[in-house]
Order: sequence, then C-alpha cells, then structure tokens
Amino acid sequence: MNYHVLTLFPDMVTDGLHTSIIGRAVEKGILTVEAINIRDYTKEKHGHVDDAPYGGGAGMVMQAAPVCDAYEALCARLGKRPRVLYMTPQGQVFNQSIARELAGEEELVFLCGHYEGIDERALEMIVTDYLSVGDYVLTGGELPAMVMIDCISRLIPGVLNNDVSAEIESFHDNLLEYPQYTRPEIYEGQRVPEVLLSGHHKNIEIWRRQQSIRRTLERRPDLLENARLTEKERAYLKMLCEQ
Ligand code: 4GX
Repeated sequence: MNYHVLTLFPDMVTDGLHTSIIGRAVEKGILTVEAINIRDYTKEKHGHVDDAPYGGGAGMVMQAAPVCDAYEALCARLGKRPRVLYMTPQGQVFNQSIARELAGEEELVFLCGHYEGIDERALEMIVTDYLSVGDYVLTGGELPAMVMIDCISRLIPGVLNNDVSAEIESFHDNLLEYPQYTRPEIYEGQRVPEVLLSGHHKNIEIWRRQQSIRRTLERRPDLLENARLTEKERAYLKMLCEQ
C-alpha cells in the first residue's frame, strides 16, 4: 500500500506515521507514506495557498489550483489516478468496514484541508470519497488522515507481528474484545479469572465469547444488532437481557 497525503503540514504526517508499528511497516517496505506539501505547487510569488472567501465571511479558503496541481503531478508520476479521500465532518463516518474496503487499494490519496476548507471546485474535480472521523470539529484533516492510515495499515498482511488475522479483535463479528490479564496471578487482592489458569482451551474460548457478548451489551448495545452469534450465544444474550 502506498499512501500519499496532500497537506500544508507534511512533517506532522511523516513524524507521526514513522513511529511505532506503522513506522516499522514502512521500514520493512510493506507500506510507503509520502506527504506532499501543497505549498510546493503554488504559482504565486509569495507562496500563498489560501485567500478570503467570495461572498465574505470569516477565515480563509484553500485555493483550487495548488491542490489540483499537486494531485495531477502525483498522477503523472504514478501513471494512474488513485482515489482521493477528503477528510471532512461532512463525510461518511469512517468505520472498520470502510477500512477493510480501502485496504484493498494499491494507492490512496488523503486530501487534508485547513482553515475554512478547500475551494469547492477543486473538491468536485478530484475527490472520490468524503470521509469523517466523527461528529466533532478539528483544526485540519491531518489527524483524521493519520487515524485512517493507522487503521487501514493494520489490516495489511505483515504489518502486525501476530500471524492471526488483525480482525480477531474488537469489531470482529461486531463484538467488543474480552478482558485480558497477565502476571501476577493476584494483584491488590484481585485474582485472574480461574478459567484462564485452567489450560482448558475450549472453556476459555466459551468464557471469552461470553465476556465479549456481556461487554457489548453493557457498553455498545447498538453493535449487537449486527453481531454474528451462534444459537448458544443468542441464548446466553437472552439470559443476560432477562436478568
Ligand atoms: N473528520 N476537520 C477538515 C477543514 C474543513 C473546514 C470546513 C470542510 C469544511 C474532520 C473530521 C474535521 C476540520 C477536517 C475541518 N473542511 N475531518 N477541516 N471530524 O473536523 O474529518
């Protein structure tokens, strides 16, 4: 997977993503993360990339030309026109199934706006997907792009160290993860659940699934609607609901 981030703050993106697990995947050559500075594509002598909005109003709007020129230069270099994801609270709210779908692409372009956004004409010309990280307002699209890159990358084979699928975690089957414990066996008088020390793998698996169901009911009952449960697990959920 090759990510290309169009931004006015390239260091923010590269610094953040060259760290930890994603940084290691970049070193291993599984991913590339390229931040393209939109300011490099201005044709104005003072390097302006923004101007006051037509019709008046507060703040500045990023101009169309540098954004489109940055994208066109990238397309010419790649010999293809990859999808362009625009980070905006007006977009579809990002989730695990969108991440799964995007992980199938070879190249992805993230367009990050600042100030009051980007001239609508540039968006109409190049954006293929409008995506949001949630219903709150940030100062720019860089953090949302980094969130999505992190989430998509861990679905790409070789990025995580464990060979078990990355999907065996929260949101696998639309259930929250079960609680985890490690040494010591007793901490501040609190014991690790007995079943986890039993070595009985089948019972452990049943207990973990029940914990996942219990947790999802308590913390995110909205997810249960789309949860994939066996007949026995449905009965367990029913029992919890009737208590
Ligand atoms: N999920 N922001 C984009 C610029 C902007 C201003 C006005 C459109 C209209 C956000 C989010 C987010 C802040 C990024 C505003 N774009 N992005 N930026 N929530 O809050 O993705």
